Amino acid sequence: MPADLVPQVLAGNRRALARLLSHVERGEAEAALKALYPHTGRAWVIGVTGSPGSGKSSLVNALTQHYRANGETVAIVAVDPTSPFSGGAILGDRIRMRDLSGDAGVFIRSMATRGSLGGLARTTRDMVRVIDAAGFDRILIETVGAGQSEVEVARVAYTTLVVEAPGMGDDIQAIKAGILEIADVLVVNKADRIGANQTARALKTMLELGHPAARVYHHGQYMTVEAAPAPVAEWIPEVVMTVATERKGIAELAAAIEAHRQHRLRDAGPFDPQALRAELFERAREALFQQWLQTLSPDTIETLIQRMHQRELDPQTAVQQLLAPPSAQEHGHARP
Ligand SMILES: Nc1nc2c(ncn2[C@@H]2O[C@H](COP(=O)(O)OP(=O)(O)OP(=O)(O)O)[C@@H](O)[C@H]2O)c(=O)[nH]1
Ligand SMILES: [Mg+2]
Repeated sequence: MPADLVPQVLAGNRRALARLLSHVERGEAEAALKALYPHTGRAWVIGVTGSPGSGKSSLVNALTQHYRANGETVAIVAVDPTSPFSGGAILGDRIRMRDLSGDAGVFIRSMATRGSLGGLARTTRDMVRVIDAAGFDRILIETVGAGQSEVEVARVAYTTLVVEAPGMGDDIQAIKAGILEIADVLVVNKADRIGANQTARALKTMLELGHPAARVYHHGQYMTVEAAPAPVAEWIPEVVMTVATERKGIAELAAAIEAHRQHRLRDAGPFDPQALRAELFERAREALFQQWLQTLSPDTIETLIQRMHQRELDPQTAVQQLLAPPSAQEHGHARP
């Protein structure tokens, strides 16, 4: 029983932690998650996302060593890309992470993006809570910032780093819409390469466009002011340059993360009500859907799909028929 592992996980047993995380991945740890929840909220969760090959794993490695040197414990969750072509990258990560293995203060876990029940973000959030309850000070989540699901995973983190490298100009254009808006700290890694300063400047420009100076109504017209007095100042993402492989800029990066942490703790804290509301609704939506699905016979669904396929029925009407109470459905069938 997964719940039997709870006392061992709380006591810091690594084997129990690894086993419980496997249960979480299979969606079989409801009772354990319930028991662990009161013990969560201590770790600081840092998301690391960005273009493939930008240096995320190298940064995770360097940051981990930085935190370890400060006496903090670190857990790393690597969300493996779904693409079969990324197999080598995962192996590469393992090799890069090798200098961390053997350290009892570091826990590394890979997570398959396929087959996670109830969605990747939810599984990641549950896994993070288990690791948090196990007593780790920092939890680093690495994802490749490609699709919507990766953005959702990044949102699980309290501080999100978006990693870029010089010479990825087109990439920046491609990711700026979705990814830049989730960035709390922008990292220009591979700062040893030419073009790093341009990349940093380009990102700063994009950030300024994304955070326009506030406009106020003054003397009958709108005016733009440098900084609007606000009850809680808005966080403006910092841009930090690093050379992960030489551990340059890592202390600055850790300082930027810490500044964001302080900002967020001043504001609402890691478990801010807005995020909890979103999680509650998301879980309720999923639970209601599953509950409703169980009341339907597979035949009913297949019949509707067939009729949609034959263009007899449009999808929205099909949904209405599914949602109608059984008596009304019969009535509907009776109609010509
Ligand atoms: N020159 C230079 N190379 C770096 C730096 N950081 C990482 N690299 C190299 O860039 C390559 C990719 O680094 P990773 O850390 O695996 O990048 P990643 O973003 O985790 O890659 P994926 O997980 O495959 O998306 C490796 O060969 C690293 O050694 C850096 O600061 N400077
Ligand atoms: Mg990687």
